[in-house]
Amino acid sequence: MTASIAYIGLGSNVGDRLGYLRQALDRLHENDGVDVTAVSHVYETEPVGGPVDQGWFFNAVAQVSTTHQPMPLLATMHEVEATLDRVRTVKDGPRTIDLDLLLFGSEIRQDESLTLPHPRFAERAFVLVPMCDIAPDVRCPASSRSVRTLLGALPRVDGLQRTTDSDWWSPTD
Ligand code: PH2
Ligand code: MG
Ligand code: MG
Repeated sequence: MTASIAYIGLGSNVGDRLGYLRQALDRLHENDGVDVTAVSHVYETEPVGGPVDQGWFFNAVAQVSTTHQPMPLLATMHEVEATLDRVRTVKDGPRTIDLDLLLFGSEIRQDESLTLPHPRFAERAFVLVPMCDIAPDVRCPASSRSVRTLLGALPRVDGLQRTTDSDWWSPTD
């Protein structure tokens, strides 16, 4: 079966944040149709939007090779969120784990269940900075601009600090 390359954003701002990122990657990689092929550094980032008093996030981006189509991949991501104590309450509020499908190959789509690329992909330093670690030359299919170029175009890149070396996660198999 042909595989596609996708990029997934990971975020956590509750509890053992690094532990939740690691567990999410373990669970994704365990899935028969998903291989995690690269991971960025982890960054501690100031919350963007949501309640004013919520804690800082740990954010990272993973590259996956997947034999799933976009919707089954998204369903797998939601299952992983559910197994990691994710409770959906306040919009953009605190969460143990958030997995966002950023890019799926060069797919562009917009419907009620999924928008690709992720609608806020090009605006967020907490996405573009980690993604630039592993995929600086990948182009956003919507704008044809590379991740490096999109990052350079952000008005400000602050409220973000690298917290780990590159070896914070590796597959167990
Ligand atoms: N996720 C959000 C809203 N705000 N801010 C940071 N720093 N990191 C996130 O992952 C994040 C956010 C909605 O998913
Ligand atoms: Mg999110
Ligand atoms: Mg999400």
